[in-house]
Amino acid sequence: MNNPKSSILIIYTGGTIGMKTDAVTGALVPFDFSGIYDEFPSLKRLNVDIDVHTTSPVIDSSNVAPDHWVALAELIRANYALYDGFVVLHGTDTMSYTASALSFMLENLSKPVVFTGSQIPIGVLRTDGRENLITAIEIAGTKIDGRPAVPEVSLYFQNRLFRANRTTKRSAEALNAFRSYNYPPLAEVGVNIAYNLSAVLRPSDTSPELRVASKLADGVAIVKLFPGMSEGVLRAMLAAPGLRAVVLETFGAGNAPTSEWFIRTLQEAIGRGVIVLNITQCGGGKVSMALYETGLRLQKAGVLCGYDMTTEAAVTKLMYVLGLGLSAESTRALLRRPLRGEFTV
Ligand code: ASN
Repeated sequence: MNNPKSSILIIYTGGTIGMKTDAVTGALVPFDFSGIYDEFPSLKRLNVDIDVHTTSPVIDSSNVAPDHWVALAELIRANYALYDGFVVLHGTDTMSYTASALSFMLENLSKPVVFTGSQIPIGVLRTDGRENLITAIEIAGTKIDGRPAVPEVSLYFQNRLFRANRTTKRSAEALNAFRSYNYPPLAEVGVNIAYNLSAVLRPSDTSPELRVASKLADGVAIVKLFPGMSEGVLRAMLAAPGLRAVVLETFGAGNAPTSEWFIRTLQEAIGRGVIVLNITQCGGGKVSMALYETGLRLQKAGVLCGYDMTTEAAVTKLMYVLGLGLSAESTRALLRRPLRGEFTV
């Protein structure tokens, strides 16, 4: 027996996917997604009903800010009961940040929210956007045994569906622009869509209703270590007004210099209440602070372990957790455990 039709809301926010070549001038102009069935009549063959919402204004994703994440999360909440799934079309440059942020902000999510975009405009003959769009829609609408196949925030790009908060844009050129170095794909797409169901997060049957955390904290910074970083530079960064948390991008398995000034500068910041979260500069692998003396000293100084989290997940998780307005102890407790599958211990 066929599954009943799914209803999908496409939310178009901007980015390259939304451009097409003007037939007369040859210039890139915005593509009107409300005419999606005229442009892609083959979509009618999918077992889905599609509505389109275009955010105003549509933007290049380099202009995305937390206010946009709040508006997007609120839009999903407002339409949550009306649709079986959501496809968010977004510029690729900051898509992993937005999708990671949404994974934290959409508490108790039990429907698919699939992000996608393209490297080549959708209205250009050789576009990668057409396949990304069509497959993202199909995935958002797929049910297995009457339940959504992937009820989490995911990112689909070039034949792979990833957990969104595990992704990072790794190429400005390649069509397979995204990687999830530390977590397997949730689905691989060839002739068929092969879901890796054991890797998918599932809400419990008793999950409460969707809630949107609409307060995101500012005061988060990224400090990337490099050999030769001076005390003055580190001090200045950690003395930034309003600083509340630092994502410390360390070497290898979470290592940093053992010099006195370095540890002292971090300790002073931590003493002032600044949270320091250690993630690795390497794409693959995780922080393990007990492995070397150089990591152990960080641990003793009060630095938190970020395991195999991406920069995008670390930054947005800090914004989300600090935005909850909890005590210092509860805040640190939430940072120590994965909330949406964003790291593996
Ligand atoms: N600059 C574009 C954006 O992120 C890049 C793209 O979508 N491929 O909005």
